[in-house]
Amino acid sequence: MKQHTVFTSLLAATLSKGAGFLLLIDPDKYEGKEVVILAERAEQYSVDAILIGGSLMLSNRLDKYIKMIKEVTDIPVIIFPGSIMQVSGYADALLYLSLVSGRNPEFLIGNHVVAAPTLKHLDLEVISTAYMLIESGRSTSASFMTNTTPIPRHKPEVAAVHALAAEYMGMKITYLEAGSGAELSVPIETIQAVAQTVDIPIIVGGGIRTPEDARSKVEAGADFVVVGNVFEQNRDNHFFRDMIDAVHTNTPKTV
Ligand code: 1GP
Repeated sequence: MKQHTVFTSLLAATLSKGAGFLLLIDPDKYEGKEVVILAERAEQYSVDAILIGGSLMLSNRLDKYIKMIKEVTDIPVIIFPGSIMQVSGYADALLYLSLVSGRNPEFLIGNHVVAAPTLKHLDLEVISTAYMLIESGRSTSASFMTNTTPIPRHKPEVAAVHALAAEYMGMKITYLEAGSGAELSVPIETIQAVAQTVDIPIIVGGGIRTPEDARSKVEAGADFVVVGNVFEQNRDNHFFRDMIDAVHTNTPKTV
């Protein structure tokens, strides 16, 4: 079995920086040159890992974009698969998402069985992840595509017991997901309840648009914050830096 070098480096980043910043790149949303610029910025401002993937993947650019990213940075590239089609041997690792908030067996175990032999062949680091959709206002692509119902926003204890069950099942990390471009990000109460209940690290993402919101997720107990959508709309360098600095609570502001 492949060593967990990426996972270990992520944990080290949370210890030294307070929390880790994960930049999400959806290949459908960027042209090639834009991906290179983003990866260079990620390097400049100490992004801890680049997640790549999307819920639809209308384009066929996954391999190409990963290779382009890896030409300009050593930041780990982790596949965040929106479907079983999103696998690439050029990445460093893959979030092996089990959609534990849902009751659709294909997304709990079915797709995993289909993908497992390919992952072994590619020698990718596989990070077992308890993926939980949290209600976020309007319905999301993730909820629609997986035919699952998100956990209600006003039921933090429901999220907490799902995370606990996943921890007992041996999953390495949990991901609280509001959905890309979500109207409302994951509630503070949900993050706090999960953080008080489990010892595994917590990723929070979906609909985070300001440094203040990103910081509030860390203060509530998030170990990692994922941001993608807002950078497609706001490509300002200082905004990018401020988002990352807000998550790196232990390190001085980047200049
Ligand atoms: C989506 O959690 C990620 O899967 C990031 O969400 O694109 O809204 O930042 P945004």
